[in-house]
Amino acid sequence: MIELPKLYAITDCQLSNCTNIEIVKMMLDGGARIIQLRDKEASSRELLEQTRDCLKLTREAGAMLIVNDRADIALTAGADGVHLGQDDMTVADAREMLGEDKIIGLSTHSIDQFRAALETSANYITVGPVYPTMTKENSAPVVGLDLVREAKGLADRPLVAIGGINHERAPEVFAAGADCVAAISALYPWPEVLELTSRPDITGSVRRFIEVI
Ligand code: TZP
Ligand code: MG
Repeated sequence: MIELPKLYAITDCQLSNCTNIEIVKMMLDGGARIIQLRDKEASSRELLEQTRDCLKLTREAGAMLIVNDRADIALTAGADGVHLGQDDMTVADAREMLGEDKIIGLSTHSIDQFRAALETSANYITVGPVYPTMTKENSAPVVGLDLVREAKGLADRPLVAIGGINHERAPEVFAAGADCVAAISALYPWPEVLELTSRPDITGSVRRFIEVI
């Protein structure tokens, strides 16, 4: 069974005006030890190149790099794993492609999806959105802490909570049973702050988040 750090940091170029490489570097400097490369805009070629570049940084830091959605990119770049949504390639197909040693994460948005995820070889399972989120377009309805509690009761592998989690909410999410919290917007400055700064302090937000949790 894999062990996850308490914070699962996710990149978002749109929220930061920075490249994925810059974001990953700042997240590592802030102490993140599992990072998901999430970029819905990049072409396949760009994403592959960026994954390779980010991997140099994460390997040096002893951190894990997970590619969102794309098992093919994870395989070609030699990333540590892939994170799959309900509409992506199945865990079984991704496992066949990546082999036993790679990490596969799976998103779930209901207890039925969570039960089904337990039947797969996913190494960790996320539940969410726990709170309202502006980050994911067309996100599933808010599941609240109740789903975290219910999922914890069934879980036989790391449970990751996602969606609207910041350092203030994280304690109650852990109390509900999450082993790890995944965050996007809480790690980036607010848009009005971003307008005033050329270099957002992602290192600082990641560090503060980790200190609190
Ligand atoms: N999956 C469920 S909610 C979400 C994803 C990718 C977005 C989480 O972003 P934030 O900014 O931490 O709410
Ligand atoms: Mg996805």
